[in-house]
Amino acid sequence: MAISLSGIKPTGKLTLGNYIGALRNFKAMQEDYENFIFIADLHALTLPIDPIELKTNTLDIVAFYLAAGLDPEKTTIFLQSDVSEHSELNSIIQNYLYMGELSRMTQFKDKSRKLNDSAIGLGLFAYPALMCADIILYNADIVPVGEDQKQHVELCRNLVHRFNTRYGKEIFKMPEPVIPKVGARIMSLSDPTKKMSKSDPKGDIFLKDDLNIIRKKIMSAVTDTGNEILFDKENKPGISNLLTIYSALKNKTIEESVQEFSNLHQYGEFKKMVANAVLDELGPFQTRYKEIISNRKYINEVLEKGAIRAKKIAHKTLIKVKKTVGLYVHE
Ligand code: AQP
Repeated sequence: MAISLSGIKPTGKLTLGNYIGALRNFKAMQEDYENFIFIADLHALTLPIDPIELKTNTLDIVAFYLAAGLDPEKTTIFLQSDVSEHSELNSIIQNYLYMGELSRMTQFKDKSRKLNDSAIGLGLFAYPALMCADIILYNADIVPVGEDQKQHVELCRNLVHRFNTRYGKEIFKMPEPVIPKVGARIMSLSDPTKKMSKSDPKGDIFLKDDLNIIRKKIMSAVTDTGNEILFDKENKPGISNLLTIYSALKNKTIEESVQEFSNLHQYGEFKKMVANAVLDELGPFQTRYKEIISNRKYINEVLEKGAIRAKKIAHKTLIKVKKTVGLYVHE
């Protein structure tokens, strides 16, 4: 069975963007792939974060994974920090990535722009090295990600090629990024030219928002002055974003949704239907989340079991890499 791996970093409250771009696809993968889904808590340290917030976000993500339908019998759910091989492999492979290519990463440029030079941590710069370690430890064939993480997977592909060429054999498998057809980039409701982002929360729908608040947020989403429901990211970014949300949640193509709304010439009515689609999905999801988050024992069991399963595979890869590069492994 081919292997799929992905994760979310617990840097903030999860948004509808994370739900559509990540959580839903993680669940879809578990039927056809050997599925590894983790919480990238070490990555969350690449920008300053309050320790209590980090812990709360981490537990929330586990509960969100389970509420979204990840089945711990089918999917290995674990914390990155529970499997020390991530950090160990990172310290080996970072020597095969170059400063030039890391400094061209859009995420690094975006995130570091908001900081003083003296506050940009080494971890933020080296973020893709750790992400690559995450991927290759499990021999992942595919990595389901939103649009913005694709560049990091591509950098990892370069590393795999470089490493395999250098040592003359297929040490690492070549991973493929898998981007959802609809919903790879959900935009902010208040500024639809910007990504809905958990660490820059403007115009976000949070997964834990009260359902009435969610409806209000959608009803007051920024649109344009026209009245036609058309997909045109440049001239109608707000309507296009709402169409994307609707289509993703209803499992429709954008064209099918545009067709559905072709006789509707009122943004208010359209927004109501988008809000209903979001509430239909998030209502039951929130109920499941509340049940799971109040059961810490269950969460701990899931994480413990996941860490054991993940470590078994990760350790094998690490030993193979150590031997390949010439580190002496005494068995
Ligand atoms: N707006 C979005 N639309 C679609 N997919 C999205 N993802 C994030 N935002 C959107 C996807 O969710 C997964 C989790 O990614 P992450 O935690 O590694 O962080 P990220 O990609 O950088 O997402 P955020 O929410 O913007 O977090 P911060 O602000 O902390 O960096 C990924 O698959 C991502 O593509």
